[in-house]
Amino acid sequence: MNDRFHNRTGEALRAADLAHHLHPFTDHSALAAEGGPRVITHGEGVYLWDTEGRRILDGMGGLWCVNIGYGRKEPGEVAHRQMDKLAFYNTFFKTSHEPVIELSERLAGLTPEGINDFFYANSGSEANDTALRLVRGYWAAQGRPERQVIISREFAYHGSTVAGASLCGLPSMHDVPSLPIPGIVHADGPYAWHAGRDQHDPDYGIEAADAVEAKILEVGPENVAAFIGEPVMGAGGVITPPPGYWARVQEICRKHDILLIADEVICGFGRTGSWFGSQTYDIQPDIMCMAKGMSSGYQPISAVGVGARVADALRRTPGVLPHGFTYSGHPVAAAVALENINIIDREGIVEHVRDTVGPGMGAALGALKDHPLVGEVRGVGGMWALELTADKRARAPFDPLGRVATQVRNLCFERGLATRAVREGLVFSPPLIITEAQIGELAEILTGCLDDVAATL
Ligand code: PXG
Repeated sequence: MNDRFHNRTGEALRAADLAHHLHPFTDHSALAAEGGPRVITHGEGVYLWDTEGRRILDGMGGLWCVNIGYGRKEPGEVAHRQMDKLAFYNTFFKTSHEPVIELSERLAGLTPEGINDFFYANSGSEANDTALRLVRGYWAAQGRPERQVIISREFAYHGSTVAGASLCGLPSMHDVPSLPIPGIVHADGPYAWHAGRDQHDPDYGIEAADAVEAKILEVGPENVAAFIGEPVMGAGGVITPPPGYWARVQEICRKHDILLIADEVICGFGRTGSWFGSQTYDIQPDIMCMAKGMSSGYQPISAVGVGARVADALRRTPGVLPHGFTYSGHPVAAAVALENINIIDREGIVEHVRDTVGPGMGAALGALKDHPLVGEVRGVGGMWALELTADKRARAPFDPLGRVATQVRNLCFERGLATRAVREGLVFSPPLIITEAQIGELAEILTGCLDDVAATL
């Protein structure tokens, strides 16, 4: 634990935060009205503590990222050694260093066959911006510069940079001038609950995939560079693909010769019970974006895995690739990511998700499906959602949308469980080291909160 900040009370920290800190995705007037943020001081395993000494089970794994849990010593030790040896050098202009070389080799061994080259950045948003530039550059280099359009989906989340936000299929992300940027269009997302369909219905899987083709035909396949999709949509509300969806989407991409970008920022590094969501859903992407669980949040780092088709074209094309970030492949972040991957591997965390966390969360949350507030339970591995509803048959949300989910979410926080409200749903993405007993604790707090909120309605 870092003692440097320990002489300040929660109240003093909140006041200073309110005075000087602008937060992402935050209503600052509401934050001020509530007296400032909850200040988190430390973490251990799946738990966090705040300045009031309250313990919180982190049902969100930081923000879908702390896969190995809090308080691990090895990443810090590795970072310290790397900072002593080489704190920074760039990877521009024909230079490299040991951590980024080793990380690249390691990733090539873990990613689906055919993904063997890696370009580095610092966030998921930057990874997706990079993917967009790579696929557009690829088509231009093939003498097909008209192939520029990227097909994304409603309910997708791909980041917060100008391109990342444009790729998002969430209306709130476009609620600013000049977004989305041109050349990005959105097909319907495979959201069974919203479409009034059964999430396990294979017919819906095919129909939902055909919506992607409909959008491709609307734009003209000859104008399309790539399709981008999260194997499981995360921030949009843990929207799991219906059966057959990905097989059909891939068939469509192949038919129209469209590159497939898998946004693995949440799904990567064990979250779905395989190293990558692409492996869980048998996707063979041309490009793969990863971040979050790549370092379990111990350092900011992201990467774009590039398949042979695009990588070979890049290698064949003379001239400089005019893209990169000062900290692309930062040696300390790369060393920490490598250590994180070693921990996931050594401790069998992917298998733990597949064999214990997935079935355990499925059973614990599945037991809530007859709760009067719960319309649907869905998820895979370590990512789950409860869809709340005012009327199960009509699948009606509450009015205004999100009112009840937010109430349950706030009560959960008060009772020591961090979760996120998405529209009228609650999402969960705990550290992947969560035990069966801790899943039980999560479900017990959640059930109590659902019961108590239901009693007030
Ligand atoms: N792709 C996916 C699939 C993501 O989930 C990004 C890209 C962007 O990554 P960066 O590192 O630039 O944030 C994300 C990020 C939420 C929430 O409220 C989710 C994300 C980010 C912020 C909030 O659930 N996911």
